[in-house]
Amino acid sequence: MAMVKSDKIWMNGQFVAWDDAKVHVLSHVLHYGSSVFEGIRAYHTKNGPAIFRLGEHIERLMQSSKIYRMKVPYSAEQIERVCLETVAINNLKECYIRPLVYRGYAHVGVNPIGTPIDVMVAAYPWGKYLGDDALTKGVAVKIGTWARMAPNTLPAMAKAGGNYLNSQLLKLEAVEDGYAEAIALDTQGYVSEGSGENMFIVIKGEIITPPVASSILAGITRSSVMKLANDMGYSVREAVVPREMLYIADEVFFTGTAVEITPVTSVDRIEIGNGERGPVTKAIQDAFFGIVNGDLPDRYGWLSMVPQSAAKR
Ligand code: PPE
Repeated sequence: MAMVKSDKIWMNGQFVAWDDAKVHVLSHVLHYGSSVFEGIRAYHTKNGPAIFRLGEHIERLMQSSKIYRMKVPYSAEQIERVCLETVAINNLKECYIRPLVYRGYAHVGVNPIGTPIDVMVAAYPWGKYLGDDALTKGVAVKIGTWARMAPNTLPAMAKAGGNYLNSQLLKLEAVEDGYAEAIALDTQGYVSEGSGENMFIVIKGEIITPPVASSILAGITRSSVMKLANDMGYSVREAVVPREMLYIADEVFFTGTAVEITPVTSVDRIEIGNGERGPVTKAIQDAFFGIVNGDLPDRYGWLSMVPQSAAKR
């Protein structure tokens, strides 16, 4: 699964050719996982590409940096502008945007003091995260045997590179065992999140999602879905979810920038509902995609249009 290249990547203040966007092998980040990042999507609309909740993503990037005491040498506004420019300069209609803040090359040794804080932003095409028909057909998942990090080990609210070692263990186990994805429990045994997705369940007409205290990343798609569902008249609650509540739920779905809103049709080979995408999941998908594709009014101000002139700045 080679990635689709674009032309240019922004690194520390300038655009460089895709193939020249390199780091030194003794960069701190490579040895100790010292990075924080974002994943953002830009959608194709009739008025050009629109970036979904850019402000919230860059705000979270700055918060992740703060948690790890990384002083980002650019303001949030500057990084937002770079994201818009990176989409424009690469002439992308729709894409995934990956800003990364990382500890660069100075010395090897755990102590990060004195390492430069490097920043890069790339934008490139990225299709459906869990397969082409995942959004309509749904996916089969298992509960992973690795727990999500305990609250006093690694901070789950930071979207840090190192967190994704745990995600990789979960993902590899799932794929080896023939599932699309794994759901992690927290160290108390309650449902946390997928390797790169938040979880929702629909049960007895209510929509429930695990709280931030269940070692989740506070997802921006998650907060968007909570807002949409609430405004659509559903009862939406954050609540601690025991594993077996997944089995008896009427619907289960994932949310995330990459995964968007993807139905989960079985957990541990136990069919959820009738084993197909449920009506609530479908209604929320329609509301979400209506907004991001520009077919419905952007009534929450979630879209940042990419100005054509951004490429020339
Ligand atoms: N939890 C985790 C662990 C996570 O990585 C993501 C996003 C979410 C929840 C959902 O958050 P949000 O995107 O703000 O709704 N995962 C990103 C990285 C995926 C990857 O494979 O890389 C993403 O979806 O962009």
